[in-house]
Amino acid sequence: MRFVDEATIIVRSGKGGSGSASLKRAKNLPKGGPDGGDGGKGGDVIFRASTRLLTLYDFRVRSMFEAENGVNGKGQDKYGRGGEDLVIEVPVGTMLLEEDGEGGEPALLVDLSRADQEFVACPGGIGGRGNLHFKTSTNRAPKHAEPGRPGMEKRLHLKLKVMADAGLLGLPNAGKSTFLSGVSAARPKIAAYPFTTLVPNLGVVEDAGGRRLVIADIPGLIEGASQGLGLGYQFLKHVERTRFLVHILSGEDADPENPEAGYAMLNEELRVFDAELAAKPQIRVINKIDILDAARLEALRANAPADVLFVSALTGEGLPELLAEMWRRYEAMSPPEPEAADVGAEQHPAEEDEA
Ligand SMILES: Nc1nc2c(ncn2[C@@H]2O[C@H](COP(=O)(O)OP(=O)(O)OP(=O)(O)O)[C@@H](O)[C@H]2O)c(=O)[nH]1
Ligand SMILES: [Mg+2]
Repeated sequence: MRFVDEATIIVRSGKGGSGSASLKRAKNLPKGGPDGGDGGKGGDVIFRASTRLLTLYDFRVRSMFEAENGVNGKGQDKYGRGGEDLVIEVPVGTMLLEEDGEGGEPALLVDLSRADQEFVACPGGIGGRGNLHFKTSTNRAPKHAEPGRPGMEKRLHLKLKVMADAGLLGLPNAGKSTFLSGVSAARPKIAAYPFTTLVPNLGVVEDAGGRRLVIADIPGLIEGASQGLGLGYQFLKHVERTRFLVHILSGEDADPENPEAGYAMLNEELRVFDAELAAKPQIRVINKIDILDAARLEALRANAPADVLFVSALTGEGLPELLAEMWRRYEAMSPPEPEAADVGAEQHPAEEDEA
């Protein structure tokens, strides 16, 4: 399945059913009173955030969504049935934006950042009242009823920014996908050439207590990424909503005299893209220690800052310590439950917004 993180769709809620203007007809009632029931309400268009979906691909295939109309009222006091609501499932992390119709920037309607969160994008039109309601002492047989109110149509932009706790950052070939597949059930493509990962992958690590840590693997970034080089840049938005980053440097790429320079280079690219993203805490890792010769490894250990962890994503060496550190960060940065208010135009909802 292709990874799609943007789509434009049209949604339309149901029109309300019309009220009926029926008059009673019966042999013993020559002057029949009104018996026209109300029309039913049109169905709402509701969006719901689902953890089962990972991309907006479905919305590239289909772009028009309509809820059912309400049914008209009838004689004999029959009320029309309400139209079915249309519930549209989107991946958690989907933002809905609406165009203002004047060519301006689309405005954020809602950020569906929590599982099962719902948002009524278009309420259905209310049904018209039947003539039952219009009987008065002077008009005992009213012949008018209300029409149903129209539904509402909106052209919406859907934008997905995946929700993950940790994001992987590194050059192509650093071993990000290998790490993800080593610690989670995710099976991203892994190969000995750059840009194996073309789309973001999510992996979930669960501990014995059932806690879940979601890790986002994105395509590798290269020097010049902020000028549009390589593939990773367009996917950086998918690590915007993480609590922290795991910055992986291959021990083969690192300068043994100055390993810190390898991190600094990518961090500069990150800063140009988004200073807030660059300011996120990072766990720094040197990978591939299994294939480094002893002298190189020794120099790296001697010259790397004390917080750098040494691992082999391939053999698993050092991964328990890395995971333990990730859980520590996860705990330390556990955000409070988000506020009930869902609508907000913040550009970067940051850590506090996460469930
Ligand atoms: N020896 C050794 N090889 C590794 C290790 N980690 C990754 N590799 C190899 O390095 C190559 C690249 O690994 P990937 O996991 O695909 O790297 P990536 O960072 O996801 O690369 P992109 O998706 O292209 O950005 C593969 O051939 C892996 O088998 C490691 O710890 N030791
Ligand atoms: Mg990869």
